Amino acid sequence: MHRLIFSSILVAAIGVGCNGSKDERAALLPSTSENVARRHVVEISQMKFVPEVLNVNKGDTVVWINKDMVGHDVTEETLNSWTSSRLAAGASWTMVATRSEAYYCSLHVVMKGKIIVDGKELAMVDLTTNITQCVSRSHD
Ligand SMILES: [Cu+2]
Repeated sequence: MHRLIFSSILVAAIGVGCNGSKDERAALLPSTSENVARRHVVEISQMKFVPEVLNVNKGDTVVWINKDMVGHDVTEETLNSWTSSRLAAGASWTMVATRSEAYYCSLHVVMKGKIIVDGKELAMVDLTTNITQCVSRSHD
């Protein structure tokens, strides 16, 4: 009799445990608070972007701060598709990162940097585009 009661309690406890674990699993999924966009800083110092390569998640904000005594800009390298325009000493410029891109300073073209979004290296993106174009042409 005692054993039967104990078994019933045990089954009831397991039942609750199973229901409970579903809720726990839901709670373990990434919450929106963990996906909040982060803010990254690139310092422009001694004619360099520091860090030169910045890894971010899509939607993160990147702020460039010019700590040099001379003006610089932040310009997309491949097509000049965007630019900060000239940043005077002490000025800063902010952009939201949406894809991996290479950039440079159009005033001092040796100054270069990269933003890597979600770990997608720029070279791989370009390679994929080229392969797609080759395949398309072979159908002509
Ligand atoms: Cu510059």
